[in-house]
Amino acid sequence: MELTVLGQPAEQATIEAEGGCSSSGCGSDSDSLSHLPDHIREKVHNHPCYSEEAHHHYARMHVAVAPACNIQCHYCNRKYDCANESRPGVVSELLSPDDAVKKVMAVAAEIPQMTVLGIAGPGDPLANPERTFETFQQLTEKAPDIKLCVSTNGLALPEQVEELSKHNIDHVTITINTVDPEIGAQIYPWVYWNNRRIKGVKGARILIEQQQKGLKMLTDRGILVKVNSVMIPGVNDKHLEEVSRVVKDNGAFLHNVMPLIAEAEHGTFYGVMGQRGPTHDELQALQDACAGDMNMMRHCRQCRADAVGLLGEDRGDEFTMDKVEVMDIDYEAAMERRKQVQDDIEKQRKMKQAGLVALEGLSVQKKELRPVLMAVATSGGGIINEHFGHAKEFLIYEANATDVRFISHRKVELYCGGGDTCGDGESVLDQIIKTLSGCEAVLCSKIGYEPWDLLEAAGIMPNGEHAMEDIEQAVAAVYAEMAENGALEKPAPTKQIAAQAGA
Ligand code: CLF
Ligand code: SF4
Repeated sequence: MELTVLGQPAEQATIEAEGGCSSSGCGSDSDSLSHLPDHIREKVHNHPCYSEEAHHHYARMHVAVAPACNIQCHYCNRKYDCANESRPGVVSELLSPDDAVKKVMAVAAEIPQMTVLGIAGPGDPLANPERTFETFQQLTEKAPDIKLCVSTNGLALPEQVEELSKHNIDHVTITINTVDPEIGAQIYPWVYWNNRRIKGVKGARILIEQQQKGLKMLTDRGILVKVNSVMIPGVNDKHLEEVSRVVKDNGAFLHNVMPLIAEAEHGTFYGVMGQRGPTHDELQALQDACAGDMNMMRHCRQCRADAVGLLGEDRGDEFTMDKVEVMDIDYEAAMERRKQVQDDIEKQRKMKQAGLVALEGLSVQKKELRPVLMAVATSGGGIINEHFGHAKEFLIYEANATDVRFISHRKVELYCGGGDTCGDGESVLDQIIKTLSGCEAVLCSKIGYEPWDLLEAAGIMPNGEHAMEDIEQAVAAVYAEMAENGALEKPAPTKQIAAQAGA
């Protein structure tokens, strides 16, 4: 597949993207970005959202400095954070730019692998330009080693591109749910444009034109753009392949198709109207369909507008302003520690460059072997290091005779809270098994007898033999073992639980 990145100085950089930082290949070796030109590679190498492999090692944080918004989305309730980039139903602590900078310095000192600061809400960052740019300005001076990132609905983007490019911002996300104003009118009841509220198709058309114009202007300046799209079944699901093609043509680097989350208790239009979100299978099928033409992001966790930590973990509670105020931070010392920790991570990543050893012997049988989904429990670092009962989410990998690829993550409720309650979670366990539907194995560092038996009975083989091993190597080894035992010549067992848990 060929990916064209527009707007590199003096030329359009054409990239052979073997899945880029998203689909096949990425994650199966730590140098999967090696096909990219150096200046792009440098920008994505330690960005946990732009590189799937980096998200095992590097953290991001958001600061919620931008309260206002200039459009209305049917999946958003203004009581909560911007649902274009954040998990719906979550409220963040709104910060002034000065407090935001203090908080970033504190997190940078305490979490040395935090490489990216994003502004993603709680409203639209570019509808709050003074607060957003003041925060970026101060951070450029005080913490120049941190990459700056921003997420927007795109309405105000063209007018802000010049300012964005002055602030050393390498990464911009635009949420683009449609390129068709008729579909847009079903998602956006109005936009606020030139001091007027403009409704329906007319408003949606303005938004779409501004988004595409802003996208081109950014890529013309060499700024990497990721496009987020919310998949809304029956509204834009059939149309998102076209969106993927259009944004790629206009220079987008990466496409992140996220599931709609619409709950009645969030009070959104879609929630109240009973609009459903996609199932895991529907989401994956759409991501696969778009991937024919575009680099897809599959590891998005729909973070909070004040998220802190590795994707999938949230350490925000450790850095509330009352705690930050009393922290004693020596940023110079912290910078040294950050460098040391990040150098160590890079050494680890280099060591991972071996191919998938276990698959090498399978080439003869290649055609007959069917692909298998496996769930993995990890707390980061790209290794299997989480107890089944402590996992809050599972990463889903697909193995075949030649490759292992990351597919998605599935959140679950904590089965084992430890102490006296541990083991009482029968119904939670049932839910987890339902969530892992479609997987044929679950790899974790340890697992108790009860979940072992129930998983096995549901046709999901528990496996604790690869604790502390590299995820892709372990998945490949389990796949090779299944091949050897003849399990892959048979069709996949019927889905363990017919009713798929929603995404
Ligand atoms: Fe934040 Fe977004 Fe930048 Fe990442 S998140 S502003 S690009 S630093 Fe990442 Fe979070 Fe998904 Fe966003 S996992 S919601 S894609
Ligand atoms: Fe809500 Fe974000 Fe949409 Fe604004 S852009 S209405 S904050 S989801």
